[in-house]
Amino acid sequence: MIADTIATKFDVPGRLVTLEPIGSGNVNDTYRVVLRTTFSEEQYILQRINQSVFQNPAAVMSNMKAVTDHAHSRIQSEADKADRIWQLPRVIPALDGNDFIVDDYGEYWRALSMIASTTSYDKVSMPEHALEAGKVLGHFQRIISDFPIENLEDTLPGFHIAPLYLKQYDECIGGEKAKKRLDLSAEARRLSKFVEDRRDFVDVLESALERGELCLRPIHGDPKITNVMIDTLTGKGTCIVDLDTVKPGLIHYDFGDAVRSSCNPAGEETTDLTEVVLDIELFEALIKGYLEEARGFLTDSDKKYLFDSIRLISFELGLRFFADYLAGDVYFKTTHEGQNLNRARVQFSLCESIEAREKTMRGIIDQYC
Ligand code: GN1
Ligand code: MG
Repeated sequence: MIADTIATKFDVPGRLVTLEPIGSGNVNDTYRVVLRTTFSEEQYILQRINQSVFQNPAAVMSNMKAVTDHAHSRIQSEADKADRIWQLPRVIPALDGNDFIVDDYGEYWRALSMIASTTSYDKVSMPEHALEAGKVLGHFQRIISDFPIENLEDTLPGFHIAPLYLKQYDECIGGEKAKKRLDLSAEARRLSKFVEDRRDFVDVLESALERGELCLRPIHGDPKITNVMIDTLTGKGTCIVDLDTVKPGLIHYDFGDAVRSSCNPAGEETTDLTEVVLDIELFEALIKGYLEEARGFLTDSDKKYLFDSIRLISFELGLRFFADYLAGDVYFKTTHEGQNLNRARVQFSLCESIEAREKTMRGIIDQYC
């Protein structure tokens, strides 16, 4: 297998023992690599970058290297005051000195240091976990908040610009494949009605940006709960991984994504819509953790749009899954037919649950802000 050969080309001591696929990412392929020397064992993360999503993998890697270098030095300089050892994976160079390897098929591979004794979860069931997820995101946003956005390339143009997803959906819904899928499924037709009912809301953040109420900052881009590493010894959050989508953007999309993924205890893949809910207890814990770190850099205007960002990102992700289903599952990896349709149903149900709890959620945001 090609990954085995690639795994020996990074600057890690030892002989390759095993390599196994890990994680539940919808885009890249991820492996855990184990090597041994006479007296030690080394593990690292090997990833193949999905080039049908990231068309400029070299730019992904230069952003990642620059941002992790910056974050590592901020973490070091704040270490004495911190209540924990904050961590962040390091880009491991290839033996030829580059930050990635391009194989004979033109595939890009990278190696990242493994954050030991940590676990990530697809779902949250305890407020303590939600609090840590909020804290981890707030901490990451804070330590990169002074990184100049001019030095970041846009690795995924259009990513998290909600009105553009609506535009792509509109382009796809008229296609032959989409028409066929809509004809065959009453559930798909119900979801298309759901989209129509929320059209006017989709530019809520982008229009605030245009009016100058919000500003662009470095964002993580994909802070879903699966990317939050929890220390198995202390239960505290230690870092956020998956830095492919770090780019200039609205931190609101990050915040919304953390809430939608951490405060729905049923997770993204459930098939039982009755379980999908925005859990207020988890939400309150997440807000508390997030604001402990983020309060200092959020403006009053930023705070005003926090609720909208949660509603918007669950709608946006549902729309992305739904459009991908209608287009024939070309973007998100799937393991079975109808998976993207079901993922869309889950996000739209979550969006409804968020809408129903607006007053309570706004009250909690105001209380902690
Ligand atoms: C994708 O690859 P992964 O699983 O980290 C997607 C995110 C979605 C997420 C939903 C680059 O993330 O935007 O929120 O699936 N990443 C990209 O599970 O599109
Ligand atoms: Mg990702």
